[in-house]
Amino acid sequence: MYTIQENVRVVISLLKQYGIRHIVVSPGGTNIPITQAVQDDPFFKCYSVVDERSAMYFAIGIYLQTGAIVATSCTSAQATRNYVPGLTEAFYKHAPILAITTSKLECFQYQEYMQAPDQCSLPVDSIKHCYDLPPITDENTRRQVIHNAKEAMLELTHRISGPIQLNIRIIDAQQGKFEDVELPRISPLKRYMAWNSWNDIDLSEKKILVVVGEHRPFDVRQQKALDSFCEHFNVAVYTNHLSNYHGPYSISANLLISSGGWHTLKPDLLITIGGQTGDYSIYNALQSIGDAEHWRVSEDGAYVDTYGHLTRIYECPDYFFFENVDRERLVEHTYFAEWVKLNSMLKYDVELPFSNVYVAQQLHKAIPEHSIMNFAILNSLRSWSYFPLSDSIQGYANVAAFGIDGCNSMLFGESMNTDNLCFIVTGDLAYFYDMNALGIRDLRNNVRVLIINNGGGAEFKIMTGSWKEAPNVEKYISANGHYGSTKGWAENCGFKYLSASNKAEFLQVSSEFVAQSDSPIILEVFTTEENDVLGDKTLIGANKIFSVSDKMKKLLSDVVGEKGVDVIKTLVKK
Ligand SMILES: Cc1ncc(C[n+]2csc(CCOP(=O)(O)OP(=O)(O)O)c2C)c(N)n1
Repeated sequence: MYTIQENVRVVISLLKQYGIRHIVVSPGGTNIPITQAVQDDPFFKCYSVVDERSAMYFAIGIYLQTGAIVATSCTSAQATRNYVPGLTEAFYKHAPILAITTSKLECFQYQEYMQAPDQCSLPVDSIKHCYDLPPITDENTRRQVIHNAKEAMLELTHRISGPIQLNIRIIDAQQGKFEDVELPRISPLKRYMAWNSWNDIDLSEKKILVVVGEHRPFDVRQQKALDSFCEHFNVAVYTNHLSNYHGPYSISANLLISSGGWHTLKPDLLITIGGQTGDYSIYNALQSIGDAEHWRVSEDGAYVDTYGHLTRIYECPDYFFFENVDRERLVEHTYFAEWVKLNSMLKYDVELPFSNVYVAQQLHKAIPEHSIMNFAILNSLRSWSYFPLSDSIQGYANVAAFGIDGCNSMLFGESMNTDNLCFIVTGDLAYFYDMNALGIRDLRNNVRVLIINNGGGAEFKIMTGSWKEAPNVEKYISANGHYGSTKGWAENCGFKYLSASNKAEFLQVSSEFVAQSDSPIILEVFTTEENDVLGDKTLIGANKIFSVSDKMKKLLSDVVGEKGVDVIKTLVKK
């Protein structure tokens, strides 16, 4: 029997998983769900101490003698406050005490509700961190609770040990209710520091996918470390334009994944390095890696579970990780070969309407070697991610915070200390947002601004899919009709101005745009949002890869119709 409150069951399960046996319990009502779970369970060694001030010092004593993490549990209201003197000692002593406090729901705080003071406001030098666990009401709160509770367990001994508060919100009416359920099974998460030994898993038989998020160009050590890791294991490295990594086993495969190529490419192990990918296609794909593990490698060592499958955190630089994985023999690179095979089947020369994707299709091969490319977020980035760029070209976008507010400014900053051409591909809303940056004195002639002016935010038409049904989408959502052309402002700021409104005009001006020039150049391309949406659909449609089950479904529905498929599904389930 366990409490009907699932957030408590998550904590009890994790206490067991992380081997936290000692628990000092103080009497009370709100913590009944916890007391009930631990008191008769032989896994736990329980101690009863009435006074919470004493209980916390008592817990420190157990830690000093055993060296083990010690948990404490108390009821709501003043009980938590009385932990503070002992917690302050534990904080400065670096004693790993898990103070499990229980409190009323957040909506009752500061409402003169009985026994509901704010319990998550302990002094900064009494705990390393406070984690608050709401009741679990749906998948989102479940994910939040598991995440917070796991992080609390890991944080107790992270870098330097110390006390952690885990505050569990208890619904009054549920505090004395129990049911016959099992504890939830929660996937383990472990953090590895540079000084831990981490070669406990044989990687030689595994299909490994390394995904490189946004990353400055790799330096010699970083490049060598990842190249060498790839040579020794069955690895494919997924990159996009922001990864700035090019190696013998890297593959720029956004179009492949966007077209549904993921089905046959799932790895046994996912390793992620760098920042955010800014790439919704790979993001969506990596949500479904089945039982594969996800290892995140980063100096911050943070518990960042982007894809919901995180099992290990390696707190170190990427090169350090790759250098320190034991390797013995070369394997056949079958996994990379699968990626290459599928990628080579993609069609790039598809007939497209005059659109942002068309412009990317025509221009990507013409970008000079060693150029620097910037992509305003979302639509501009996506359109260009479909097409490969030369390895010598660097790529950047503001995908860390996803603002359209400073794309031009960042490009201009990049252009200051290089003579290579520096491009941005941007939409009209993003461009005009940051148009004052064109007035920055001393902008250089290596700047190239490509504006896809479709008169609004086409992103919201591509992204939502059902935009045609949304009311007033053009007025407020895609915000059409605000700005005209940038010709006047561009010329005023000393830019050479080029424009194109159809394919013929575009092909005529595009070579001048990518050539050397005495002044910075703006090329304003006038497309329509409808064409931008259609361009995207056409390219993806021409490359669509269906999974075996998709194909089966299609075959079935051709034979028995949609309704027949539903009937068969129910029969199969039975
Ligand atoms: C500072 C800021 N405000 C609002 C947004 C939300 N936003 C994301 S994309 C976008 C529209 C961009 O339109 P545009 O630059 O014209 O590109 P398009 O989608 O038409 O290619 C907006 C407003 C944002 N990302 N950043």
